Amino acid sequence: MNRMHALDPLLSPARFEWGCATSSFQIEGASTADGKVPSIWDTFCAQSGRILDGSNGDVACDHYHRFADDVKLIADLGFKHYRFSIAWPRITTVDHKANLAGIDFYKRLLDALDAHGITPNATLFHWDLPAHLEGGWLNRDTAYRFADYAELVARHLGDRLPRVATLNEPWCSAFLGHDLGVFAPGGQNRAESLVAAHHLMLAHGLGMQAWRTVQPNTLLGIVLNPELCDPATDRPEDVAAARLAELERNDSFLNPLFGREWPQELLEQIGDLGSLRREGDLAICAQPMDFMGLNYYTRSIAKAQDMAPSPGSAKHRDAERGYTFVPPQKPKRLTDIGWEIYPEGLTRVVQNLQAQWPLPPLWITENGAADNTGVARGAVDDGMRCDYLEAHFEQVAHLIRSGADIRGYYVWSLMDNFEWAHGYSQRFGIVHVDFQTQKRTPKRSALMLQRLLRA
Ligand code: PNW
Repeated sequence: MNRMHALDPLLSPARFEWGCATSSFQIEGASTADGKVPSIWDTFCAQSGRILDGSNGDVACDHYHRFADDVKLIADLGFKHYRFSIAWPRITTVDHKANLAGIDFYKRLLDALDAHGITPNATLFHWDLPAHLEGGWLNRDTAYRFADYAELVARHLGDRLPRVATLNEPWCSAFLGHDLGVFAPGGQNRAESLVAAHHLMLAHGLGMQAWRTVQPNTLLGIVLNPELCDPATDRPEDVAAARLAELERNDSFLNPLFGREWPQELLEQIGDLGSLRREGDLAICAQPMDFMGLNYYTRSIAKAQDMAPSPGSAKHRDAERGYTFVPPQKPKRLTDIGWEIYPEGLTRVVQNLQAQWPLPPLWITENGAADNTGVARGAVDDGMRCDYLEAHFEQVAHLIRSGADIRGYYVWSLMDNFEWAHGYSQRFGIVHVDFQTQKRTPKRSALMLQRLLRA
């Protein structure tokens, strides 16, 4: 299709922020360079069967050594904003001291961005938790360690970071990591995943407080991936399942951000472990926010699951959770990772959130598609991604027109990279990466954005 010749005037780069996004573990490589310690993703990748193609982040896009060229590429494509994350295990040591060599990498990166007039948008935690923190997010202490780390970043880099998000998608860390078991550390325990969710939000609040003691003027917020969960059928059981799925995906994070208690259903699921949530925690979580980042890819379809006879089985666990996600009914349009293309979901999810919580200004901090089209005759013709992006730009313009306060859009991702449990088998980049040679080739989607941003 590729019918878009100009951006909607509401999205003009003069008034609306355009950027591209990456995260540390997915692109940096250099997994042991300059004193970096292992993260839970390094150890997870080393376990057999965890990553689809058996790969890891040891080299990834080798961005640690190629950042200067990558920043030039971002500038050439016409972006004035870049979202990246700082690797916690790169800049603190096992005894919680500053690792100056690791910090220096981010100083060089910020110098390069500055030289090209690109504004940095940093995330403090995009899942690469230092592996030596005992118990990870199941341990309350990790939230306090996060605050120490936030303060350290604020001291060393804070004067150069105008906007900082504490966490990226805590839902993935908590539920993919501790309930569904597909992300590091691979846990499969419903109550524990809710404990992790609580400690992540506590870390967010403590991290905001710690940062502000050092740098009171930084704009601070969090990046969430709220989900639209539609019922598979209109049977009451499925409608209830979809509601439970949304409570987990949305309310478990948004409620604490606004000082509200979790819904009863989640309190029941955490059970006795709920005693780990202490009096006063909610007030810490509810630090005033300057912005919220939303990542949007698709919607989910939820269905009720009858209790299976064998405790511990996948079906039994789905029933305990109260819902199971089912693939979209054919014939829906899917991206190569199998996610439904559902642009209207962006509008619906933002409107759902607006109806329930007093949101601060919003940025779309991730949106994009897995389109695995490769290089042919020197070019990458990722038409599906172009169509996907255009359809979502239209939704953003529509949302702004209907009154939503959305200030910017970041495409995920600048370049193909380590796609977590899928390894390198799924490509989200607008720039192709040949992982043998590390050659970068802008795809048609990158050239489309370049043209739109210049016009
Ligand atoms: C987000 N899910 O991850 C992340 O922020 C990125 O690091 C990632 O590369 C991108 O989206 C594409 O996956 C998600 O299974 C991973 O629902 C998985 C899910 C959601 C978000």
